Amino acid sequence: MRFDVITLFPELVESVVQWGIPRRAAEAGQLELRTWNPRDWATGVHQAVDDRPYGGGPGMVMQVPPLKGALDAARANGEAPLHVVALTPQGRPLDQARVRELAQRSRVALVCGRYEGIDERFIEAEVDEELSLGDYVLSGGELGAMAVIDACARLRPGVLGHADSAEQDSFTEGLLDCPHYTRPEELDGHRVPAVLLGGDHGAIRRWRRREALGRTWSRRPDLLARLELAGPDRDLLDEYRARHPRGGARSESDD
Ligand code: 9D3
Repeated sequence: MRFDVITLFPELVESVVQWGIPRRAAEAGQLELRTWNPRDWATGVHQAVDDRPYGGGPGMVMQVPPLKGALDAARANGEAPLHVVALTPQGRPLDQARVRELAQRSRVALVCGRYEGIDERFIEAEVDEELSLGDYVLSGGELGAMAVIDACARLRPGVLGHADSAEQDSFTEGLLDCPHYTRPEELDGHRVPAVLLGGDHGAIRRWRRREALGRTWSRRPDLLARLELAGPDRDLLDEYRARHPRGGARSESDD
């Protein structure tokens, strides 16, 4: 798939394909990245891409013409129609379901906001959807664009090995992962859970499932609430709860 990223910091965004799995995806021809800098479509002596907000107030707003120039250049470079995503604090928080949908497209444009935000008329005229990384303040959309690219790269065919195949990812199932251990067997008196050393693969599978369910219950009740647990999963979670008194989500009504 091809990403066209509209950004004032092209080198920052390009670094996502210089390392690790996104780099492998790019080398395998499963990922192509182009960047387009609105500065190159700015006019005037100062090449400004931002201006003061109508109505007053702090900060600056990204102007439409440089953004439109960059996006039109991206659109003119290539065949397939562009699905245009803007990374903004007002967007829907990115999740694996959105990633799965985006990863099936052949071309996606990612528009990165900076300053206080983007002139709303650009969003209305050009943007198909807004995405955010979550409810905290970043300096711009670039890290969001890089997150989208990284997460999509992992889902492209042939990019991941069998071992950490995308299907095995417990997030795909809506659960947190179980704990992991490697050598040595003991560290300052902290031992690896005995079941993992025993070679009973049925018992290991059940333990991992119980831990995944239990940790999701205790740390991310919002994720668990979306699931319809089957009977065996309910039993495993009951076992976990019995072993972890008061380990779950606390609410004000508990106090
Ligand atoms: C008045 C409040 N503003 C500044 C504190 C709002 C604001 C404007 C622009 C906050 C952040 C930004 C820049 N951030 C992004 O462009 C952004 C972002 C984010 O801040 N959090 C989570 N996801 C994203 S995606 C793009």
